[in-house]
Amino acid sequence: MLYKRSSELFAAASAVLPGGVNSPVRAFKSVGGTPIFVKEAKGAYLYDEDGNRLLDYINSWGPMLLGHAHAPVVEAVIEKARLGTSFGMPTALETEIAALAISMVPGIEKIRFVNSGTEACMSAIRLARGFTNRDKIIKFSGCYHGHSDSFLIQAGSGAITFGSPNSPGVTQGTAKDTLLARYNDLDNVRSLFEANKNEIAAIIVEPVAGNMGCVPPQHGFLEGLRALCTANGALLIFDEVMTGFRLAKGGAQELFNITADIVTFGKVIGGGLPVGAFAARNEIMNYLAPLGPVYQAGTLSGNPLAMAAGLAMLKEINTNAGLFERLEQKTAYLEAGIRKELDAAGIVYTINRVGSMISVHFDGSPVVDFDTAKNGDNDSFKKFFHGLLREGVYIAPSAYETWFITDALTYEDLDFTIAAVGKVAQEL
Ligand code: HOZ
Repeated sequence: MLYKRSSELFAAASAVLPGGVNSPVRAFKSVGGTPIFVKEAKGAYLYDEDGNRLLDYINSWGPMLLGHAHAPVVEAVIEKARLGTSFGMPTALETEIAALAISMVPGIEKIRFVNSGTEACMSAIRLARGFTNRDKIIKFSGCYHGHSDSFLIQAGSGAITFGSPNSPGVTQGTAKDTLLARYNDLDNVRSLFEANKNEIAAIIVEPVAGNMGCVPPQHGFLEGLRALCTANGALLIFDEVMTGFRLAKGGAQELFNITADIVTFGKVIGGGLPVGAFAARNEIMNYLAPLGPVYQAGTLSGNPLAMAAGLAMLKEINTNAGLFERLEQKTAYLEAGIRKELDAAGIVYTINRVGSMISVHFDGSPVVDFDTAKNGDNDSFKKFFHGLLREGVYIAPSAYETWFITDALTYEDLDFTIAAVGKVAQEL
């Protein structure tokens, strides 16, 4: 495949955008080469500026659960755009999507829409702090909750990909209120509660971690977090930016049958437009301005185009019979195929998967937390990435990201991908 036009576009972009991109992980720095510039996408495929067609396993980092340019979503946006693109005033649409989201997700009674997952998580911890009148939060190493200051401490995703899990610019004052724990280690969390009695406002966790590759919660981990929060008067925040409306209609809460106190959303809830949200029971949400003292606002929050896309997406998910079973079956089929090919080539690897989130780690030991995720062999990952790209399969350009499977993938597409893995595995 040729990337002449992408290279030219990247050179032009690099003159006016830092690193040529608007989000670091897009820049290909950890895998080398030139980022691919997308022209359009449809269903399971990306079409780049050089005329190449790629099977897409990133799907905009999660939102395109039903495939790119999904007709009901596109039509809803076009129809709304004709009526005006932003008002900074309430619309009936916001109530409609709120009511639908609340009906799909366990344990939430009110929802506030924002513009990104970063904003949702940032606002959720402010609300938790205001509600509990406590300052400290617990986050897990390798989890990523967007790029606001409190979370850029041992952060996963692009932050670890580019070697700055603790970003300069985050003040000591902010960092001291973020306590770090090891994912899947309840004793570690317990000892933080003991050492910080009545000071911890909340635990924030990705119920299935997706920013150090995919790392599933071990049996009892989420239940243990729930119990520790309840026992210590802290709130449990599930960051469901990736898992929300993806692992089940009700997200990880439904899948694992655990009710968090606050849930954050992004990605799927916007159907590919910039939407985030946070939600909780009334007692907590009524603490938010204008009802309560915790301030949070936004000119573009609840934007009509974004709400139209999100509503069309949620309606589809809500009425699409067998969607989550199909996603599970397709991803399980892909996992089995990849395992077969990597085994045949004698590659040492670990595959983690929950539903339609999956990642391949080039290390033979179980990947259960940030330290074990970091053991992966990045040279093998680079070869794997570029090999798949050559074969027409696009995975995230970082070993610390999850693949997101779309229902638009056919079994033919999956067989094509498995065959590509087979070819590439011979070269690792
Ligand atoms: N893992 C990130 C989203 N949760 C990747 C997207 C980005 O940083 O651009």
